[in-house]
Order: sequence, then C-alpha cells, then structure tokens
Amino acid sequence: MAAQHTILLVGESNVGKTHYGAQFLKRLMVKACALKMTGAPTNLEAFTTALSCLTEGKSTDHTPADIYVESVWPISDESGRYAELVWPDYGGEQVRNLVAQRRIPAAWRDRVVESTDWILLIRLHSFRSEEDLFSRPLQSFAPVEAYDETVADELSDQARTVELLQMLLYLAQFHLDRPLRKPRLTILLSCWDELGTTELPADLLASRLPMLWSFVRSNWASPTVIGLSALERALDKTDADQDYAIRGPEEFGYVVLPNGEKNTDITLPIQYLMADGT
Ligand SMILES: Nc1nc2c(ncn2[C@@H]2O[C@H](COP(=O)(O)OP(=O)(O)OP(=O)(O)O)[C@@H](O)[C@H]2O)c(=O)[nH]1
Ligand SMILES: [Mg+2]
Repeated sequence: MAAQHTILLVGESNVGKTHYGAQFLKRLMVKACALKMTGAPTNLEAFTTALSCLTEGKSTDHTPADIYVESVWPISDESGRYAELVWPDYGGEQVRNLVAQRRIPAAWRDRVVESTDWILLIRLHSFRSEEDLFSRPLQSFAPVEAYDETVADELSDQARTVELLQMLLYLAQFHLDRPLRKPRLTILLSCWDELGTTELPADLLASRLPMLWSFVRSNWASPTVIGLSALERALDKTDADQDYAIRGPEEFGYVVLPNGEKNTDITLPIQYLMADGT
C-alpha cells in the first residue's frame, strides 16, 4: 500500500520553491535519481513553465501571490517503498502573511493538519541578520538610547521564522511536552551555491540563526538540515545559460547532506523521509 507523504513545503517568496519542484520533477521524468515515478503524475501544470524555462537555461518567474496548486507524484524508492508525494507550489507571500496577519486561512489550516512531513526552505543569503541579542555580546545592549518604534515593530527574519513554526505547531495541536517525532522536520538551506561555504549545513544554521536552531532542536527529536542547490548556479530570466541548454537541467543541482557529503541526487531529502517510515 502506498504511504502518502504530504509535504508541507514552507518557504517565503524567492527561496526557490518553484525551481526545486521543477528540478525534482525533471529528475523523476528522466530517471536521473534513485526515486522512480511509478504512475502518472497529476497537476503538472504548476511546473510546466518552469520546466520549459530550465530546458532553455533560463529561470522562471515568481509565482503569483494568490496561487496554490498541488501536484501528485506516485513514486517508489530503491527498497520498493511506495509513496504518493503531494508537492505544492504557491506564492511565498502567503507564508509571510500567515505571520504578519496572525490569521490562518482555513485551507492552510487543513494543509498543516494533513501534512505528514514538514520541509522548511531558508535562503540564508537573502536573510537579513539584524543585530540582536543573538549576534552581539550582552554588554553592548546597555545603555538603551533612542527607541526607534518603526524598527522595533518589525520582527527580524529569524524571529519571524520561529514565529511561523510556532504558529504551525499550535495549529496542528501537537503536545510539545516531548520533542516531536512526527511530523518530521527537514530544513533545506536553499541556494547553497550562493553561500560559498564548506561548513556542515547544521553548523551553518546554528551559527547564523542560533535562536531558530535552538527552537527547532528543543521541539523536534531529530531535525534534519540539508544544503540544497536546485540549480547549482544563478540563472537569468532572459539570458540563456548555454550549458543548461546543451546538457539539460537534470545535469545541474546538488544537495549537501548532514555529514557534509555532496550528492547530485536532489531527491535525497525525500528519500530520507520515506526511509523513516510513515
Ligand atoms: N543561485 C541559485 N539561485 C537559485 C536556486 N534556486 C532558485 N534560484 C533563484 O532564486 C529565485 C527564486 O526562485 P523561485 O523558485 O522562483 O522561488 P519561490 O520560492 O518559488 O518564490 P515565489 O514563487 O515568489 O514564492 C529565482 O531567481 C531562481 O533563479 C539555486 O539553487 N541557486
Ligand atoms: Mg514560486
């Protein structure tokens, strides 16, 4: 029987959700990964534009803010486990609005409750890391001078991400008296190629976003942090990358596994979730 893996793929605008979805699908279609497509995928429309742009060596557009679509891909892994992967694509503003408006649309609540696995995409390169308690020594906080209300009202990117997880956990009504095993949490540090680092993904997250990392580790039994470069390099919307056009987009992209090993199979984060049972 096919286990259903409904992925709650959470990421704000511009973190790389659409390009990862398209590259993942392309790998499945040309069989360039350990996962196999075992039946007909549905709702591929969400990714067809992205797929044709990538084939030409171009990047695709921002997903409109009001769009939410789910594509269903029947897959199996090398040990014969089956799953139906429900992969969403949507405009990332929706995620930002959840926190900003403190209101959860009913459709998002259902998604949270029904999801089996949570994947959070964070693009560290575009994270603003303001000075806060976690980035400077304590003594530099005193004395308090001018209090700038315009700045004070706005959460830092890091605080907003913690707030988001907090809201999702509350919605799903988990008992947090013990670290969670289900849903599993995978954090993908997207556009890894931009970071130019050799650090382990979890170490990088811990040093760049210590408050988020501490929150995650105290609420999940075994969170996984993986570096993801779905494209391997920056692409332009109009100026085609010849290597892509010649070799095909499936020749590009990699993940950096928790132990630091680089692997070109960008479906590995999902294989891990499948191997862990349902
Ligand atoms: N360098 C690099 N750029 C990437 C990578 N993945 C995506 N990008 C770029 O990042 C930008 C955002 O990617 P999208 O996939 O459109 O992001 P999104 O999360 O779908 O954004 P919304 O649709 O606005 O929610 C695009 O300009 C991509 O070309 C990557 O692995 N490396
Ligand atoms: Mg998108």
